[in-house]
Amino acid sequence: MDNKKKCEKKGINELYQADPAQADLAVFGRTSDPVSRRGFLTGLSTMGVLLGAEVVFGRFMPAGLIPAAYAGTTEDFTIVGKHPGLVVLNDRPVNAEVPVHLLNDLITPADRLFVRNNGIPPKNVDAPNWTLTIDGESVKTSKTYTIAELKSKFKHRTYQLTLECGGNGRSEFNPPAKGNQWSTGAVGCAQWTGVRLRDVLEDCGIKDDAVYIGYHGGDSHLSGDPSKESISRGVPMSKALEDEALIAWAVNGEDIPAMNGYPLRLVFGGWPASTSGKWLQGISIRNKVHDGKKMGGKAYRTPCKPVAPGTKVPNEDMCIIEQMPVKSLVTFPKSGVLHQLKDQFIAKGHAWAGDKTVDKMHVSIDFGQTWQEVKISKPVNRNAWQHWETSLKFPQAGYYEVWAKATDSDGISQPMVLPGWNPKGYLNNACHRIAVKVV
Ligand SMILES: Nc1nc2c(c(=O)[nH]1)N[C@H]1C(S)=C(S)[C@@H](COP(=O)(O)O)O[C@H]1N2
Ligand SMILES: [Mo]
Repeated sequence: MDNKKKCEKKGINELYQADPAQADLAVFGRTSDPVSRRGFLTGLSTMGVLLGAEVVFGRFMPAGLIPAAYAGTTEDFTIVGKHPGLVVLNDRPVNAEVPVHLLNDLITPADRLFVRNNGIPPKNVDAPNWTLTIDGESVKTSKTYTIAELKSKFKHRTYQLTLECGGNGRSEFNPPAKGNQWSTGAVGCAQWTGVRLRDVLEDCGIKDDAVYIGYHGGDSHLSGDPSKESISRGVPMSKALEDEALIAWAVNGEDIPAMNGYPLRLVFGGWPASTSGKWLQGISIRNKVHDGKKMGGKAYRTPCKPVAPGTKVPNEDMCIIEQMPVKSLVTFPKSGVLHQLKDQFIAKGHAWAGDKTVDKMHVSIDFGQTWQEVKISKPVNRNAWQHWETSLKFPQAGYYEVWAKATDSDGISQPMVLPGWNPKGYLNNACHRIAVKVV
């Protein structure tokens, strides 16, 4: 227990980021030579003592891997209108993620949508007088609509759409990337109601030279400087004109929560959620790639070609992130669960794949040596997450991890551990895993 206490003080992620081999040795007394696995098995018995159970498939456990039982550390903190279980990463601006076991619902409840603010949300929102203006170089006629006008003029649409922050999973990158240290909870899939962005843009007229749309929100810059925007991103016309691209005023049939963009927001499922502008006041139809705040430099961009961890990448070699990669979660049971050997073990979760679908879902209980295919549902509509569920049996009592891996409609699977390092720590779609103690 002493070893565990020591590492908790420093933070187990920090310890492992500094030097995984040393961390393995300090915490569990196992060396991390992945080739020879020298001393690995004796170290594993120490790990077993600390975990309180034998690591049954320990011989397959990658060296330098933090056991899932220790990987998530959470603190309780409450935001008005939000589930008390949300974990606050920053309070100015507010950023809060959702512990994965609270994401088990097929449709994410509004109070469990994560919060990612770049600035200060508008106060005292006057929804009846809120307006949306469509302008830009490539609009034929600039127009301004109230929400009532949007509601009366255009057909209402409802879609369930997966929103995931581009930086979800950032906390695992090594060397660490600056920014909110999201673990797995900057994702949700709620049912959004509004009008098609396409219908509104076409009502104004789109010139032939249109390339991109950019949004403008009613939140203010952290500095308070009214000439500065906190964020102003967008998407290419092809994404903007899709059926599922919405200007939404409701989520799960209710007003959008204040922190998630009340009274109006853009919603683009499957793309970095930073494209889904909150507190929406303006959309510019651009004749070039939108150049608003957080479109340039390294923001929401990854190296166009893979780089070694820690590489300094010039801005011109960074490419804008478009659809998010295939990913999945184990949302039931909660990591660390105690399970009776004689019982069937039910596991559940969701999987999503940007603009694609998830075609196959697999789980492993032996650190990825073998995988069993499990059933995955069809999405209710494009850009909605899909659900998987399975029943497992464990061979004997001990410590296990359940790993989940999704494969998209192009045959691309999630990596088992951290994918390509990038300077800002985006797109970590490594397999999610939970700890299970079988007794
Ligand atoms: N106006 C505005 N829109 C915004 C943001 C913001 O700070 N201001 N944050 C963006 C980012 S980075 C993300 S991940 C999503 C988060 O949406 P949520 O807070 O509703 O989960 O909103 C995006 N839209
Ligand atoms: Mo984000």
